[in-house]
Order: sequence, then structure tokens, then C-alpha cells
Amino acid sequence: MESKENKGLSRRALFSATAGTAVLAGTMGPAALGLGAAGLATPARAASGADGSVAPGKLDDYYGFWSSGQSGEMRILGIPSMRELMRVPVFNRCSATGWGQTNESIRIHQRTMSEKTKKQLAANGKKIHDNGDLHHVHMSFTEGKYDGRYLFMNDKANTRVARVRCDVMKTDAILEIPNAKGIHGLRPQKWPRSNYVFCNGEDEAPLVNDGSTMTDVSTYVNIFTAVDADKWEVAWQVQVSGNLDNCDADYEGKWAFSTSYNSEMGMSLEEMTKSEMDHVVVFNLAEIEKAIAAGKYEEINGVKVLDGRKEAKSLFTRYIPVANNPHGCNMAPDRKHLCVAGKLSPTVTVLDVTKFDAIFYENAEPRSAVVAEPELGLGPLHTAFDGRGNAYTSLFLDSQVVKWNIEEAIRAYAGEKIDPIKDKLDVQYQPGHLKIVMGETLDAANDWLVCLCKFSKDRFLNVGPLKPENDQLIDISGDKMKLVHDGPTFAEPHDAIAVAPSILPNIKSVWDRQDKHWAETRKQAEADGVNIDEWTDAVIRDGNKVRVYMTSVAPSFSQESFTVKEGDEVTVIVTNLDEIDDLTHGFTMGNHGVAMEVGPQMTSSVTFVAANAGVYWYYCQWFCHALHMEMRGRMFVEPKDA
Ligand code: CUK
Ligand code: CUA
Ligand code: CA
Repeated sequence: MESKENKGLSRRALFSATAGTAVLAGTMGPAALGLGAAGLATPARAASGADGSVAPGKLDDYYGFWSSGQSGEMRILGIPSMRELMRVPVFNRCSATGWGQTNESIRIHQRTMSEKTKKQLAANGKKIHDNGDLHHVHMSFTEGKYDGRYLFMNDKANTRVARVRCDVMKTDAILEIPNAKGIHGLRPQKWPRSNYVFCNGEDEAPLVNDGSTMTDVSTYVNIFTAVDADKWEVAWQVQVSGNLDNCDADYEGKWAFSTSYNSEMGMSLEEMTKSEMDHVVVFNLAEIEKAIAAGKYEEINGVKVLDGRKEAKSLFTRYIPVANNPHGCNMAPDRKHLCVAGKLSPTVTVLDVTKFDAIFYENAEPRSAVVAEPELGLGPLHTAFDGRGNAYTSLFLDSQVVKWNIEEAIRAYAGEKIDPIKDKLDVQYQPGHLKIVMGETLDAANDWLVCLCKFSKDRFLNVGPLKPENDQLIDISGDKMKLVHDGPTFAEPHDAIAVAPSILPNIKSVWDRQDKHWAETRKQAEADGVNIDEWTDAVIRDGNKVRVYMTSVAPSFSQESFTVKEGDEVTVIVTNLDEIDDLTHGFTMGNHGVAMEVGPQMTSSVTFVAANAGVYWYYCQWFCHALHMEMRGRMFVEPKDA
């Protein structure tokens, strides 16, 4: 160690305290493991200022889990600092981590891929859809509170849903949903736990979508899907009347609900906005489960489907009329009130979910569940809740957040002369979703609200015609809302949640060597007689398939070179034997479009064809050590006839 330092490499200039323990170890092998993870000081929690600032070295008070819309990833932000902490690739292709390219990620993508999708991809020379439109991120619940197990999210673009493991913050399962089109609204069941994740199909299409019927809209259907959150497969589906936009679930485990902006089943803007009223669909989980258990379903594309359309007159659904083209669908943590945002109507319709039984079983008027309908302003989209009985609704057209009291709105609806509106705040500009920390749980807090604005216009330095979105932090601790921070974000967050770190005590810093993430890769290694838990430099040839096993310990790979033949299908399997916090290596194969993350104690693999003879350098792309640049090696690709 001393001798290397004497070469004049400045340890301090290159490294923070975190990586410093491993710096200049110079030990090319597992011995370096002994350098350990000692000396990692945990900074104190932020006593953040009233302006939301978090001092350098201090931690945020909350995790924010952000959707990224058409970027297809999930993002983790700190609240209140609004610092971006991490990007978790989900539906997108990630250049840094190799998500969408590593064998481990492709397996996750392909596990539930339909034959149709495979055909579509093959015709385009692809293995996976590498884009997504991720609108809604929500955490798993146990008894109405976040339980820190999983995050669930939708892909509107390719009709998929995904699950992220909270212990490592990696995507662990993707599900292509059959029959439905364009999964938009997504929420987990809140009670007794998230056995289901509810997913709305937004777009109408023929159920047997094979071209035999196309323009006859009477053959189009819309599908509501319950995904089994543990097995990550479809539990059941319900066919509905009208389309589905946003959804939520109650705090008793009895109901799920979805808004529909196209009860008209229109195909043009004019047709979709023709009616005075659209509706909220209420799903009766007990009746649905009873019918599924009794086998009273139709199996379509391997999935159990029930008919919950209006004309079927089932006990699976009820349709409650609300003003035309509603959008947000938010269950209040008072366990009782569902708030449906009017969008085209300046109102939010408040439904008392305890009145749903009467609608299902006593023929009560569907609108009898409406207990308030405050007029709040123009373009209400979504509603968030604090722990004091207040609701906060985004007004897209007015560019405002309006704070109103639910109980007072109910009293006003009953005829009392009372104004439920407590405050209005201008936001910049055109807000969509908004979230209060822990606000969709029984632990709703009263400190911060994040408002995700769709336009930033003049709020930031001009970066060209494509502008960032603006996620604004608002202090809601007092009577009046106070804007404290503008946060530019790249295209395009829709929904977000904020979670106290106490919910997530089990986030790992180093992978478990036995992690299931690379279980298939481990099986292959075992079949090859290679122990990937130890220093290894095996090269296994299997016809024109070559498997190159490497281990990495800063600052070296176990193979300084390997040789393959032109046209070989090469799989490189890298195991990072470093077990030090934050000591991630990577593997990039030059001029082959190949790069992947290999986190501490992680195994990653990637497969490519070496199409051209010659010498190619591979290297580690994560700055891991003073000799990181030297962490490289050569692939010799011999000419075919040599
Ligand atoms: S939707 Cu985007 S602002 Cu997809 Cu939740 Cu309302
Ligand atoms: Cu390993 Cu850079
Ligand atoms: Ca409509």
C-alpha cells in the first residue's frame, strides 16, 4: 500500500472517505476484500430549514419515488431537498447499468412476453421493448400503511406493469398484461395488504384483436386487471363499459374504483366529450373473488375474465355518474371519502365509500354515494391529503393548488353556508399530480406537498424548445401554503410518492451473493462447473457459444485478456467480489455497444456476437479506484479461418 502511495498518486484528491478504504490497495485478488467497509460514517438526519434546504452531508427526511413518464424509469429524490438520488431503469434501456441489455434484465423483460410481442420485436430485430411510459409509482401496503417491500408501476406505452424490489431498488418483475390496452391508472390494494395491484386499461380495442374486426367500435372492450402482487401474474380481469383512466382502492379491502373519461366509447375528441356525464366504476372485490372461485369466468389468452359491463347487470361493478371527463381518483386517508377530479368540470366529486353496499345490494341510486361536490376552480386533475382532514387539488387550467376541507365541503353540500376552500396557491405551471408525504396512507403527514407541474416556461434558464417540467415543493405545515422550491425534472413525471426512511430500514448497500437476480446465470455457471463466488477466469466453449467468466476486485478483472473467434456468440459473466459500500464496477466492451453495472457482490452477464476479427479493449466504467483507468483488458477476436 505504502509503495503505491509513494508513486505520488494523491489519495485525497481522488477519493471520498467512502471509497478510500479500498484505494490503492494494489492487491489484485480476493485479499482486497479484507479492506472491508469500515469507516463509513452515517451523516445525521437533516433538521431541514423552513425553506426545505438540506445542508451538505445531511440526509433528507423522506424518500420520494418519482415516475418519469416517457423516460420509462423510476427516480428516487430526496425530500425536502428535491435532490435526485438515483434513477432506477424499469422499461427503458439504460446506458450506464445495461438494463435492457444484460441477460438478467432481458429475462425479466421476457418472462411474460406474449407471442405477438415476440413476433413484433423479432420483426424489428429487437429482444425487448426498450421504452415505456411510466406514470404511476406506488408502494405496497399492509393495513393501509406503506410496508417497504415493493414499488409497483405501469407502462402505458406497451401495456405492462413492473415491480421494483425495495431492498436493492432494482426492477424484479415485468408483466405484459393480456387483453387490455395501454395500462394507465395503477394502485395497490391497501387493505389487508397489497395482494393485488389494480391496473386500468385506458384504450379500447377488440377483445380478439386479430384484424377480423377493426372499425366496428361495438366490438371494442376495456379491461380492468388485478395483478397478483406476489406471483406477479394476472389474478383476474373484469370487462367494463367505457374506458378507464385513474384508479384507487379503499382502506377496507372491499372496493377498487376507476374513473372513465370515455363512457361514450367515442373515437374522436368530439365523441369522447359529447356526454354531460361520464362515470366512476366501482369494483366489488368480494363478488369478483366469489365468481372466480366458482369458475364463473371466461378464460381469454390464459386469463380469467369476468363481464362487468353495464348490460351484464352483474354484482362485479357499479357505475356512478360524475361530470364529463373526470381524471384523478384519490381515496382519502379518512378511510371514507373518494375524491374524483372533474377535469372539464370545476368540481371534485366526493363519494362516501360506506354507501357503496347500498348501491350494490339495495338498488340505491348510484349518485346517493355523492356527499360533496365543491367547486374548486378550472381543470381539477388530482387530489392529495394531509393528516388534518384537508384535501389539496391541482387545478391544471388555473395553475393553482387549492386547499379545501373535506368535512366542510360535505356540510356545504348538505346546505350549510360555509366555504370549504381554505387557500389557493399559484404554481408554475399547469400542475398534474401532487403528493403529500405519506399522504396516500393512514400516516398522512402535514409538512410537505410536492406539486408536479407540466410546464416550466420561464422558471429556468432557457435550454431550447424542449423545457424541463417543474416539480415544486410546498410547505403545508401552516394555514397557508408556501412555495419553497422549484425542481426541474426531465420528461416527464406524472405521479410520485414520499416515504419516511423508517419504512425502508432494509435497503442493502451490498448485494447478497445468493440473490435471485442472477439465479439463472448461477445455474449456467454450475452447469459449466464454474464457481462464481470465487476468483475465476474460466472460458467455456460450447460450439460457437463462448462463456467468459470473470471476477473483479478493484482495480482489476480476473482476465486481462480472452480469445474468441469471429462470429462467436460471447457471454461475459462478471462477478464483483468487492464487498465494500459503493464499490461498483462495470464492464464495457469497446465498439460492441455493450456495458453493464456490476455492483458490490453482484453478478451480471451480457451476450453479444463478436462479428469482426481484431483486438478490442474492455474496461470498467465506474470510477472505482485510483487505478480505475487501468482496470481493462483485451478481447482477441481471431479471424474465422485462422
Ligand atoms: S395521469 Cu399524468 S397528470 Cu397518467 Cu396520473 Cu394525471
Ligand atoms: Cu472497477 Cu472502475
Ligand atoms: Ca366523456
